[in-house]
Amino acid sequence: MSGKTALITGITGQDGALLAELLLSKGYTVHGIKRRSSSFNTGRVDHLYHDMHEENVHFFMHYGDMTDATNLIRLIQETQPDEIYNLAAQSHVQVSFDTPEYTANADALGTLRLLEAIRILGLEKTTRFYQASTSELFGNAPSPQSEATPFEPRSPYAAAKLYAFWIVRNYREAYNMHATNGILFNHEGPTRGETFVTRKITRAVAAIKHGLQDRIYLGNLDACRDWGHARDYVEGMWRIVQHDKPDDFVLCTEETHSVREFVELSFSHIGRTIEWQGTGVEQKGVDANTGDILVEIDPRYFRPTEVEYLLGDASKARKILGWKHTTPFTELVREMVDYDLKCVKQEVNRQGRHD
Ligand code: NDP
Ligand code: GDR
Repeated sequence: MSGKTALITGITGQDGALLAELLLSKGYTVHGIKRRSSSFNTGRVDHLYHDMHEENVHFFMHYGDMTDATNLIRLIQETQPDEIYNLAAQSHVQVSFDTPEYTANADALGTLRLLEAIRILGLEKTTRFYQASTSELFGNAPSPQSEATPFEPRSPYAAAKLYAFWIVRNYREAYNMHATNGILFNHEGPTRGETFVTRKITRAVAAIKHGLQDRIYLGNLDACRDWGHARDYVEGMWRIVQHDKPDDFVLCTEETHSVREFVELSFSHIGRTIEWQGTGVEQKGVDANTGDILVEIDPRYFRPTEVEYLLGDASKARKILGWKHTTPFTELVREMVDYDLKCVKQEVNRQGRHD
């Protein structure tokens, strides 16, 4: 067992919770930074939490925020981490068009604050740093996108993450820090945030199956993404940090699928076949047997600038880290739909008892 200490920002998010689970299973002590919120935001990590008064507690949560430098310095000083995983971010691309300044503050300057905290505390030689970089950096650059592909950010989110990517590289070169970027393509799973397209679709399919809603409204159905399973990607993050030479790595599946295909596959899992009728915003996804409209377009979900096609090349990570994804696309979709069917069923039963 490792006996190491890790500090994870964004612990309450999809990746933070899965990474915490992985590191605890490897014998780490894990400290996570969570934001204060008016309702509970720790649903993904509650199962990891033990009473602080018990013996052998290895999981700790601290209040903090990426916009608060003094808080970050104090937490790093108190926890003295061997490894910091910076996963906290305003991570929704469309929301970044509405909150560009906040997104830059949390995602770009937040990263700088952590790196500076390491320097101020004199931990450059002892603390390794991982940055959650993203395939959004590539924008509409030609595919397959690899570490050698020039970046073309197409949203305030991607522009903020571009700053973070380069400041991590700069601190690595300027101060000889073990600071790394994982350039991760989209990764999903049952605990994916509900407003990202995959989970939005699987939740809607489950609700339609149980008669709680009749259709789903979506934006660009033709966007293509290289979708993998988050479980595989947190393993990749850990491998990036363990590698002796600090470097930047792409993690992806090397397969791409459209939002349309994701919709079709999700519905087929509940026995419904989608037939597409019409074009543009008038397009509809109709049940081929019943004629029911199951999918409609709502232009509000179109982005001012869109990333149309992402398909990665993971050969560097495969060769140097021995990393590869293990979950086929069809299995990922099936797992997410099954999970949401279970959640909706539980909710229906619960409401039934209260009625
Ligand atoms: P989530 O949106 O699920 O989680 C983001 C986390 O960041 C949450 O814990 C959130 O807290 C926290 N957070 C947001 N703003 C702040 C802030 N100002 N201060 C402190 N914490 C904050 O993202 P994922 O888990 O999906 O992604 C993890 C990271 O990886 C993100 O940086 C994302 O941009 C990046 N990424 C994700 C990919 C993906 O496909 N999932 C692909 C490539 C990169 P709260 O729960 O309170 O909202
Ligand atoms: P993305 O994920 O922008 O790739 O960022 P998202 O699931 O939001 O969008 C994927 C594609 O689907 C299209 N789309 C819709 N998207 C949403 N959210 N809602 C809709 O109704 C809808 N209809 C169509 C989008 O236009 C887009 O093309 C995710 C985040 O996790 C980032 O933090 C991360 O960096 C990247 O993945 C890699």
